Amino acid sequence: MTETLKTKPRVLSGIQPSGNLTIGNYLGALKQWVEVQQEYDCFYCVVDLHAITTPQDPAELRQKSRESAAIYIASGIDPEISTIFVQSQIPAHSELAWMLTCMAPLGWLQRMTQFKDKATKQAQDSIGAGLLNYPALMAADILLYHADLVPVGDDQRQHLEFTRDLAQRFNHLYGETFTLPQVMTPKAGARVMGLDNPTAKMSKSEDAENHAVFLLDDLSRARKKFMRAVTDSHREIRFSDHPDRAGINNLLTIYQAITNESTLDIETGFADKGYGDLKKAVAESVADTLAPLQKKYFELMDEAGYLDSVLKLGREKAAAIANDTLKLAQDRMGFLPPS
Ligand code: AQP
Repeated sequence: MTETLKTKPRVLSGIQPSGNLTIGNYLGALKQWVEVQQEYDCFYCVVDLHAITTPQDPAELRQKSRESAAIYIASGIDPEISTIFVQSQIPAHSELAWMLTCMAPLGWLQRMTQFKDKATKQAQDSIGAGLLNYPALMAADILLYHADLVPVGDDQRQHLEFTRDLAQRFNHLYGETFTLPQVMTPKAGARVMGLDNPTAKMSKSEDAENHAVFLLDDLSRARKKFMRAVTDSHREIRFSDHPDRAGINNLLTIYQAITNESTLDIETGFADKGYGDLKKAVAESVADTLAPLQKKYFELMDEAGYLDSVLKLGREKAAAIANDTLKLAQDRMGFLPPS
């Protein structure tokens, strides 16, 4: 079994190419991905099969899939160290997802917060069954690679618990097959909220003009979004869990996630400042992060053939592991092997 061939503990994570990647995706996921890549054997995938759980335009999905892979590299993922690939190019993901779907109790799936949130945004008769089964596909993504650690934002915690429960169920019914993964969320930035509504998670598929800052936003546009961020009528600049202070708390959280400064240092630094100063400081810290990322991104996209070669190599490396695990799981479940 591939588990025994590991040279280092393994990491698996992915982002849906369901729109333009946001600073929420960066602070919740990508930044952690970069931080762990020396210590772990990392597999980062563009999860296009997840993206189609809500309707996608085919041309745009293809374009966003390439864009996402390039953003992974531009954010600091080194394709010489980590494996970058596109989920749909490895059929083992869909095959194991079906096997796991058949074992997933409906009640577990119906309890998932993300399903409930996304389902309420769509007309009842247009909700695809894939939206409900999404966590079984995510479990397949993780379990195929025997991942030890999954760096994600806070919203994915519940899906990780589901993955562990399902892996345990499979191991119990069919014998030890899958590794139980641990979740990893960042200390700051695990849940970046919308700038227009700081009580809702910042999402790439939310349409409102001032909701999200995108990683490829023109920098002056990104700055303007911060200057327009919803705050409150208080004056104090402090971290707070109080719903009234959600806007300020969100700006401080973004600032902390970018600068890695302590809570005390940040609060002391802004003690005699106003909300306008805070917005400017956050906008500048984000712009300083996005400027080199965007430069690298455009260079990569201009380099003919480079991205395709990274994705080809990634696919080959990932498929070798995924196919081995799938074979093992199929054997355990009792499938007749091809003669
Ligand atoms: N606002 C956020 N704060 C912190 N982390 C976040 N992530 C997403 N939004 C935030 C993390 O990014 C990774 C990839 O997420 P995803 O695209 O696979 O799915 P999602 O969580 O549903 O992200 P979006 O942006 O909200 O996508 P849409 O709008 O298409 O549903 C995950 O690790 C996630 O935690």
